[in-house]
Amino acid sequence: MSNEFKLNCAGKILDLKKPGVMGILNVTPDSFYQGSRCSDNWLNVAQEMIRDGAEILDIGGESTRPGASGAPTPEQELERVLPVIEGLASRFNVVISVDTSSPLVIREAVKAGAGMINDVRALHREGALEAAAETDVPIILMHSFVDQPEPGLVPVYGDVVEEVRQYLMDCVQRCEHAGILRERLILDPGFGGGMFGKTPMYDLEMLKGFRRFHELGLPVLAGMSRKSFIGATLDRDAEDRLPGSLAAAMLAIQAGAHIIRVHDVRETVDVLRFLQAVDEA
Ligand code: YH5
Repeated sequence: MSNEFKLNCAGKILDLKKPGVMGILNVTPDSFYQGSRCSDNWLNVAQEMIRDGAEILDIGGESTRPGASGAPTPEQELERVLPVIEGLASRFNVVISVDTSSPLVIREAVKAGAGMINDVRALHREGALEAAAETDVPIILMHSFVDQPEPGLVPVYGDVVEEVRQYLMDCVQRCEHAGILRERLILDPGFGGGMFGKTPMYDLEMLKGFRRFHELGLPVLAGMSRKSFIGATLDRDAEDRLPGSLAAAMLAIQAGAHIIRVHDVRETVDVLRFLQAVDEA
């Protein structure tokens, strides 16, 4: 089941027979983790991630960090991400993913060369579903607490894996109704607190039960890099969460994840190479 996914990302074929690494390139002025902030330095950071083996670069211009200083307008978001997308598309043969929920940014980013849409709101912002349907690139649908009534509130789940699975299945149906082919979709359970809506315990439960996200028959992405559940589990600040993040990545890969979204590309690629070597022994 996990062997048959080939995605056409604006002409570049992403073969998920082997798991791929997505490098995080934040072009926000206020990302929580200094190491991924690269407003001025994006070209060097991107080049290094590609050299280290990232197959996808995820360009984000909206911080989802709790308490991030005000959401940017779609125009501001576009102003941040568009030069980066254009610059990368003209230089590198890498899949460029745009981390956005805005219909305007979706349309313009894909025109500028983005080969993947990554939406933590799973196309629930007004007009986003239609904007995505007009393109033909793969789409990451992530589970979050989209209807969060106020910051800090976390939903209560019985079986978090089951409820997240159900939500993702509903999102797939909604996309299919809008004319988006199933073959274009990637699922993501959305690890993390804040608007992602999970406590550290829910995150651990999702990682433990990760295999069940596969039963939906679509490629699955895991984004856990340096997130607070790793910090809470190990009592470590963001700068000291690399070992925990690598352990999490390894478990997700063993549970069948197709894409791992990370800040630390080189280290994560080593984990993947190592697992591959054991697999082939
Ligand atoms: C994701 O999981 N996450 S942005 C808080 C942290 C560390 C990292 C407090 N976009 C995801 O990376 N897109 C983000 O420590 C994402 N999946 C997908 N598809 C949040 C983030 C982060 C937040």
